[in-house]
Amino acid sequence: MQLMVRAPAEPVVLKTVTLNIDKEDLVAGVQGDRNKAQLSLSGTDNSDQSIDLSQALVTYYTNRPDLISIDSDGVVTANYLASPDTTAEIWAVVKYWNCVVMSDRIEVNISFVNDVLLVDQGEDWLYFDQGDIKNSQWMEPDFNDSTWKTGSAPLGYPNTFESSDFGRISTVVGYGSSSSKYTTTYFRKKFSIDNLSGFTKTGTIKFGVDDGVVLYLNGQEIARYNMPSGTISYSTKASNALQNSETVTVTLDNLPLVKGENVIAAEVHQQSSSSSDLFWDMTFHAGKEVKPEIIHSAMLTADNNVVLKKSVNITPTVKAFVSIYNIL
Ligand SMILES: [Ca+2]
Repeated sequence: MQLMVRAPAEPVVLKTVTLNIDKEDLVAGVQGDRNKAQLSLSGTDNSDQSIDLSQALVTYYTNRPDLISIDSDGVVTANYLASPDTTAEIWAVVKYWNCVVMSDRIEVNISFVNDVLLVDQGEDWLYFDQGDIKNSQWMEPDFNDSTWKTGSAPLGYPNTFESSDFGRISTVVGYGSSSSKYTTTYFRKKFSIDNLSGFTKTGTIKFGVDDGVVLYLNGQEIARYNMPSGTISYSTKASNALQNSETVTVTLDNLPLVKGENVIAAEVHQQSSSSSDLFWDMTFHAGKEVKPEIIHSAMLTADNNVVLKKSVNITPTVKAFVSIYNIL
């Protein structure tokens, strides 16, 4: 047996600490995790060799504790504040053995976004329930859908079919013969955006479907669920049969929204020609940036015993610069 005897380790000297973040632009006010980012640290010693900082004592700081919070794991969360100044600096102080080193400062930018409802559940849709439409342009904005029928969602069959999120079928659509039902049923809906400025082209679609769906906005595919990849035709079957309708939430980027009339189109596919049920309804929220403007500012002192929003007392030596923002 061979023993290895190591010389006592030289004390490790932490020389530099570099702070990194996985994204520098955060969005507060919308669903999902767009308001969060992850910090990480790397360190070097006197010989510029990297040091494992996993056991170091790390404290994170920011110049904008109103705008962001940082937990001990380095997760940054942007608060919905609607401040006109949207930049926050972050740095870390790292204690490693006897060394205390401050990192570089990094900046994050916060945008404040509201979810705007563009399509609500239970609204009217145009639908084509006559089998193969035999027109590959059926999802395009300028497609002539004047002969399509109209009905309020949820659309599908049978009339007893119910979703816990979207409710019971409101409009029963045709399916052909019961032993050989149409594979695909087509839906279209128009909505209007008067002013596109501020829309971030991000959004969230929540739909109830049975069985599979491909979804288009202004002719561009934006989502697909329970469908195979590749080209979809009238006869393409959904990937899996569903016992109940599924509720699916999809977060979207780069939405092809346009000023004026927009068209959302859905093709709902059955998994088998003998399937007993079909379901379609959805909601669509798009992100719109909030541009706060200061409508009132004041320098307050405690001499007048000011109380802000009933909960914040200004103590005698503190001055607070207070701004009230109009966030509409
Ligand atoms: Ca079905």
